[in-house]
Amino acid sequence: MQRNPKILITGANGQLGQVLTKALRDRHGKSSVIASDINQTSDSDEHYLFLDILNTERIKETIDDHGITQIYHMAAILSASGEWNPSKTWNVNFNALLRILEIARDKKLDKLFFPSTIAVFGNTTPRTDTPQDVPLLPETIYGISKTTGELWCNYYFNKYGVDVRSVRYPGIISYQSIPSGGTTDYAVEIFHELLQHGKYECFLEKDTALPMMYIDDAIQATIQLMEAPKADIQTRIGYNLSAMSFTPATLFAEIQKYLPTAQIAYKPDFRQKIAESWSQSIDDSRARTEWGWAHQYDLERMVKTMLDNLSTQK
Ligand code: AKB
Repeated sequence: MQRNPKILITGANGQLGQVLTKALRDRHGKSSVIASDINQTSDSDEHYLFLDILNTERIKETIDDHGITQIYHMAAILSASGEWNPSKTWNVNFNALLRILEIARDKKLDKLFFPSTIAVFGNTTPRTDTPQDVPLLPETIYGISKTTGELWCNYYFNKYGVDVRSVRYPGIISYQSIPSGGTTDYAVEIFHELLQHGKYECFLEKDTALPMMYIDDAIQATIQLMEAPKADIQTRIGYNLSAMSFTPATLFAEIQKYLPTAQIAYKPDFRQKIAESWSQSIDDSRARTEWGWAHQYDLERMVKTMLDNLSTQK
């Protein structure tokens, strides 16, 4: 029988971690969800821990002290920042996962969540409607660490029965925080810059299509996957996940409906090459069939929701 969940979140101060922590606390109660990060939180939170994910002993102590039964391992260095320090990125993104998989096995945790990404795709991957099972030859160290991580998750499930579940997140769009270090970050920055300054300089070319998802859908997918019956989860690498796909020009045109005087300029930097190695759109039919994934937000709804939330924050 499944125990009442007692959850540890790593990387809880990140773009997804912050919103996931709140969603899981709303669901299970604050004391059932321990948030942790290597960066201190600005809130006073008695259920928050400073935790270095490479400190194996401290993670084990945390699990014992709090009776942890599930880990959502969200801590990671993203695609653009990863390129500045590949060996650190490998250590944080991959070596930490390996330790956590071993801890999950040793402590007999009920479940483990591993966030993967569209960065696992590369130049050998079909770029449109990318299927679930495709050749993966990622260009970035972030993509390499996540691809290898997916394979190790699959291995730990098959060999040791660790119930590890994973999705390949597209770019995530949220109003709660400004992400940093990713290639898809432009799709959040643009809202802040256009609302505050009326103009935005985009680091990708206007016609670079990428798969994207509104934060509420990403959180819904994560929790739905983790709560799905074990028998439904036939895929132990990251599930493809999709909601919308757009270019900077399409996103700008949609925002301009609300902010008609807004202006944009395009000045692509090194992130353009990363974006071009990723998929433009994703076939996520496996997730939809196996555990009932369905997105709620398209481009129009996402843009309206972002502008509504950010305008009331100002
Ligand atoms: C990034 O841009 O690095 C991330 C991702 C797509 O995983 N947002």
